[in-house]
Amino acid sequence: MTTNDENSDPILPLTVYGPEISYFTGKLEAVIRYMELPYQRVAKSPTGELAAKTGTAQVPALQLADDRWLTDTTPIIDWLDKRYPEFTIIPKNPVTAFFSLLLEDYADEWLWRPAMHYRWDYAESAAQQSRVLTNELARNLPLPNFVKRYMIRNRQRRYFTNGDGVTAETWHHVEKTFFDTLDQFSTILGTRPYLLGTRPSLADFGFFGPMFRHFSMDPTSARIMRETEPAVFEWVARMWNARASLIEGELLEDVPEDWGPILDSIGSGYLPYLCANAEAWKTNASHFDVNIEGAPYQHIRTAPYRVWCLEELRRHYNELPETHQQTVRKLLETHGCWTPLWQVEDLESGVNLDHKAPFAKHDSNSVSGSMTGLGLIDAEKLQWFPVFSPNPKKHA
Ligand SMILES: N[C@@H](CCC(=O)N[C@@H](CS)C(=O)NCC(=O)O)C(=O)O
Repeated sequence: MTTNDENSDPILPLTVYGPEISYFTGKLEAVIRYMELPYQRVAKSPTGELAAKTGTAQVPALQLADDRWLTDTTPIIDWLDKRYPEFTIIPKNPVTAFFSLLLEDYADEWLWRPAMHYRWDYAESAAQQSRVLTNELARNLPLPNFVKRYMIRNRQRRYFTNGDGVTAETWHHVEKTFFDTLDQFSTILGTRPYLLGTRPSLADFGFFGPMFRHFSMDPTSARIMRETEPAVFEWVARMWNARASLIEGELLEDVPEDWGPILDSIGSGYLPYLCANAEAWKTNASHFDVNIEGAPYQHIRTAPYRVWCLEELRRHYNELPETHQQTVRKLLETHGCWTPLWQVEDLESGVNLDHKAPFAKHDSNSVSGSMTGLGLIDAEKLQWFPVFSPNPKKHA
């Protein structure tokens, strides 16, 4: 009998709540499938019943068979990795583990904007995916389908694209991030099937979030992926079909050199953004402007969760033994990541995820861990279908 046997393991089967096309739901499902844990996915929106259970208006929410609730894929994956060590995906070498976490964080937080952009700013993607969301989450809402789809598109653009820095001035930069990622990936996949060798690891699952449920499924980005870098398209399918018990081989011990271009992008794009976000948070600003690699992002929403992300990167670094710290520092310096990692002083996100399951239900004084920064109260007020607003504020 193995530990993932429903009869012997009190947390199985698992229930994953989230819509079919959700970035983070797909990421978590891939890990659960790889670990061969029985589960079912139930389509639910992040608000209402789920938010009441987890304290945070976000999906996926994970319900264990013993009725504990977990939310946020990063601590969930860490927790599953410790609970099922035979299926571990986090590298054992602390240096490689640190950089894997950094890549996961980058894929979670910085590829989010291009993923939302390709989905909601291109008519064919927006039409298709608003139909999927309407069918899954809003079937019973007594409104004509075209109105529901319009409201979804409008809401997503308002929060995640034109309301979050995607303008005529940044459009090219947002798309370049996707093109660069495809390019960086195909170089790596030219020499091995996964980012860190012959088995998938944390970094693969991190990138799987945007790559699977967004870039490979949304018509415009999927066409680009298929036509320009089919090896990445193939990796997406390989990841979805990966099962730990069927894969031979070990993870690479050290950080491979071909991760270098991704680390360069983290140093020049993601970390400067995290710094600007953290500075804005310190001054209680709800929005901020920042120039990233020459692209003028304006009126981006401040996200306390991403202050926490920066705190977490520092925490992981500080917890490394000194010899490993030196190796990590050298590599971070080589790729322009060291200075922005420490630039902002006195970080205090207020996000309270202590990595102990169940890491749902934040205490009422703490900030919601919702990455969107909308928070539980706001999201509840807005509901998934907010007040009709055909005229989102433009910040061109
Ligand atoms: N850091 C969270 C992010 C979860 C997240 O933001 N999920 C999105 C859907 S993919 C969401 O719930 N968005 C809420 C909304 O759109 O209001 C995680 O890793 O689970």
